[in-house]
Amino acid sequence: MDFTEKEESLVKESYEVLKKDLPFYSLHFFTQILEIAPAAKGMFSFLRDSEDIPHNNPKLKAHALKVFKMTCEAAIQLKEKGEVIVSETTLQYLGSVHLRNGVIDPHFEVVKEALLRTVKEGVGEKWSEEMGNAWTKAYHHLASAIKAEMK
Ligand code: HEM
Ligand code: ISQ
Repeated sequence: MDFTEKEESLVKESYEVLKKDLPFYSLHFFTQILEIAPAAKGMFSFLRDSEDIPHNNPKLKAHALKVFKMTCEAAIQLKEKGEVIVSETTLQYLGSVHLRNGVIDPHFEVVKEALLRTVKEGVGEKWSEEMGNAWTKAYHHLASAIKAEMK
């Protein structure tokens, strides 16, 4: 896996942008997921009983941050080790959470797309195809590990 230093820094620098305004980007991320796949609404406990996407919801913010962070960490690992290693405990936990909530393989494409749109929104003019590809690679490796655990 050839993940370059440049790609790693593109992911890191855009992750820093997302982290700075988590209320905004977590909501944006979520809104994108539902725009692409409205049916995903019923899977999330913090959405099930509400009409709209709750603003400033602590669970939404924390979970979205984790997705951003884990993908960024995957990028760092790809550059340093050429592979993504997630601890077995984390994998088992995430595998079971996603299985239990009815997540299936095609949903991972939806979340990937929503993630890319969120990064794009965040970095504005700094967006590039190279940046998108770097996030895509990192996300792909992380998602594969979770999907494998769900089998
Ligand atoms: C929950 C990460 C993909 C739907 C979570 C949680 C994390 C997470 C950290 C919180 C677990 C907890 O502490 O309770 C990720 C990562 C993904 C990914 C890193 C991909 C690399 C997906 C996909 C879907 C999805 C593709 C489908 C749309 C959910 C749902 C929950 C959840 C429904 C439970 C939320 C709740 O009601 O509390 N995910 N996720 N996730 N995720 Fe994901
Ligand atoms: C959980 N899993 C995937 C994506 C998410 C986005 C926002 C909040 C929680 C999530």
